[in-house]
Parts: sequence; structure tokens; C-alpha cells
Amino acid sequence: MAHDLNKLGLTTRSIHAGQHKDPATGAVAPPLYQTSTFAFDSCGQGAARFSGEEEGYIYTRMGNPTIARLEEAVSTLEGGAGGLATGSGMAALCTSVFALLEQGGHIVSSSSVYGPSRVVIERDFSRFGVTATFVDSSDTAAVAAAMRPETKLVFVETPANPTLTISDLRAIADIAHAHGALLMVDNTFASPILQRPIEHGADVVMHSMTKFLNGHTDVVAGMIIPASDALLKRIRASHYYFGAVMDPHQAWLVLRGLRTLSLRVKASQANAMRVAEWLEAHPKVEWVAYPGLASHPQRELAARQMDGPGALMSFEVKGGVKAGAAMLDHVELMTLAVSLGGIETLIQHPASMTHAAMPREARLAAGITDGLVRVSVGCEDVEDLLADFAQALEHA
Ligand code: LCS
Repeated sequence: MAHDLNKLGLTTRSIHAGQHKDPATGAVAPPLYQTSTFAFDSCGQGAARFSGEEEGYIYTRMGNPTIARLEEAVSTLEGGAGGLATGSGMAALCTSVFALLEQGGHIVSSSSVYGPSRVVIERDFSRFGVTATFVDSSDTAAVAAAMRPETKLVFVETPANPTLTISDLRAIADIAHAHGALLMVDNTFASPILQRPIEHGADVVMHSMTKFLNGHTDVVAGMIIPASDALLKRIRASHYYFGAVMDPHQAWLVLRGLRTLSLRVKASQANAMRVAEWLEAHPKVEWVAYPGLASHPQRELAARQMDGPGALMSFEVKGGVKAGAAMLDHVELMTLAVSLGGIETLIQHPASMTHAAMPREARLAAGITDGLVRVSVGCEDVEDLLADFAQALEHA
């Protein structure tokens, strides 16, 4: 492509990034190279590829043309140095920590993160001598206070799953860098259409592409986007040994979904704004957390750091868990299911589902109340969603 994509809009970029006319056939859609290995012309060529003297594919765990297109596309959207595709969002997190931390290292993490992200840092990486402190990262001073000489990584989710709290990326990047640590941001909730953490000083961005980037609720996938060539090289060296890589067919499907990312995010965000306002005005609703509402404590920060408040919100029905469960049991159009960021609206109960593996005290300290309900608003006609909320809330 002759254009400099970085000068074009994000919708254009999401449609064209990583898109190259297939030199063999002219195919416009990306060819699917569903192969585990690539033939060498000679022994010498095989050796040259392994030594790095000659560019070219070797083995799909080390690289594949279909996966490379997706890595290029997502990195272009995030403004990174490159992408490293992984088999899931968890694989993106684990590969990054595996690559960046050493025994004795310390992580400062947001307390409200996807439940398993917290569990793997707290329980599994501690078995290898990597410790962690969890803080409310929307309180920048709390992040600063948790830093230690051995802190190597600050890990932030913003907006946070499932509390929708917002953390100040620029301020936290400055704190991390002043301590010689890196900032890694899980950008799953926002997607690069709404937030590009590298612009705010992040060193590594990760995604569960299972969510908005793929968007069609049919693939589990992840991506790591380092901000610099040095970090790309460092994480890449661990990426193919750790082995939590992507399959070409997975990459092909995510590329297909990515082309409508901007359209989907904008449509679901417009719906989410209406749903949030409607829920907040409903007599049976105790509170709503959505960064687009005037009642959100970090609304101004969200407006400064993001290009829109997104499609996720949480709320609590008056009467807590019992009333919330009664409502959840009666949704008809919406689907009672975990995951998020798809074209359809999904609703779930974090305390018993996505965040059930976290101890209750840790959940409550992170602001994940027993009655909190999380909604990922999809692209349906909003009046139909409001009608479904109205009838489901009658049962609460
Ligand atoms: N990061 C965030 C912010 C997530 O929400 C998830 C999954 C992951 C990482 C892990 O990605 P995965 O390995 O599943 O691709 N979040 C889920 C959720 O909230 N409901 O179901 C899965």
C-alpha cells in the first residue's frame, strides 16, 4: 500500500492495516497459510534462515504470513513497534511476564483486573519468585507508594474489568519510568479505536483479541504490542519458546473481524451511552459505573485519555445479589454469558463468574461488590435492548 497508514484515520487503518495484495494471485482478502512448516530450497538456505542471515519463514510457532499480517495490523492501530500474536489474552499476559520478569522481581498491578490475570500473577508467578502488590490504580498516589526498588513492571487495566475505573496512564508511566520499571497496559476494554496507551507512555500493550478486536464471539486470541524495537526483540525471544502462540486460522478469523472494529466499537458505544443513562434513571437500579456518565468519578480523565467511554458498564440492582440474579435469569434478547466486546450484548455476574477465583476480600477491596452486574453492550437496535432491560428488571 502506497499510503502512510499512520497519517490516516483509525477506521481507515482498521480496514487497511496489514492488507497487502497477494503477490501470487492478487487476492484482496488475506490468504490463509494453514501450515506448520515451510520448505527450504537447500540445506544452506535452512541454515541461513535459522541464523537470521536470510529472511523467510521456518516454522509457524516462529512466524507465519497470515499471523504476520494480523500482528502488523494491530501494531499499526496501537502505534507499536510490532505485534506478537498469542493463543489467548491470558497467553499474552503470561508470555509478557515470562519475558520481562526475573526471580526476585516485583509487579505493581491494578487491583481490579480480569480475575484470572490477577490469579496468575498472585498465585502462579509467585511460585517462581515474582511477587506482586495490587493497588487501586485509579489512585495514582497508591501506585507510587507501592513501587519498590525491585519493581520491574506496572500492570494496569483501564477501563478496569469489571469496575470501569480509569487509571491515569501518563502519570503512571512517569512513575514506572522514574523507578526503572516498565508499564504494561491491558487495552482489551477500550480497543485501539478508543485508547492507544503507547501515546501515553506505555511500554507494552496487550489484548485479549477474543473481545473487540475479533468481535464475533467465535475466537479466543491475544496480542502483545511492544512500544520499542528493543522490547519487541526481548519479548519475541521468549514468545516462541514459551509457545503460547496463535494458529493461522485463528489469525485469519481475527483479521476478518478487525476490518469492522471501528464500526462495531462506535455502534456499541452509542448504544452503551443510551443504556447507561436509562439504567441510571431506573428506580430499581442502585448505581451505574460507566465512564461516559457525569456520575463517573474519573469522567474527565476518561475524556482526556480516551476517544470515547466504550461499550462496557457495571451496575447494581437495588436488593443486591438476589435481585440482580432474578434480573439475569430473565434476560431474553441479551445473553447471560461471560466474555465481552462482541456484536451481541452479553451480561454476567463477576462475583460468581469471571472473578469467582479471586478471594472475596480481594474482590471487595477491588470494588467488585457481590451484587455488581457487568454488561457488554452490543450492536443491536438500542430500543430492543432497553425493552429487554425493562422486562428483566420487573423480575428484580
Ligand atoms: N484481559 C481482559 C481485560 C479480559 O477481559 C480477559 C478475558 C483477558 C485478559 C483474558 O483473555 P482470554 O485469555 O480469555 O482471551 N475476559 C473475560 C471476561 O471478562 N469474561 O470472559 C473472559
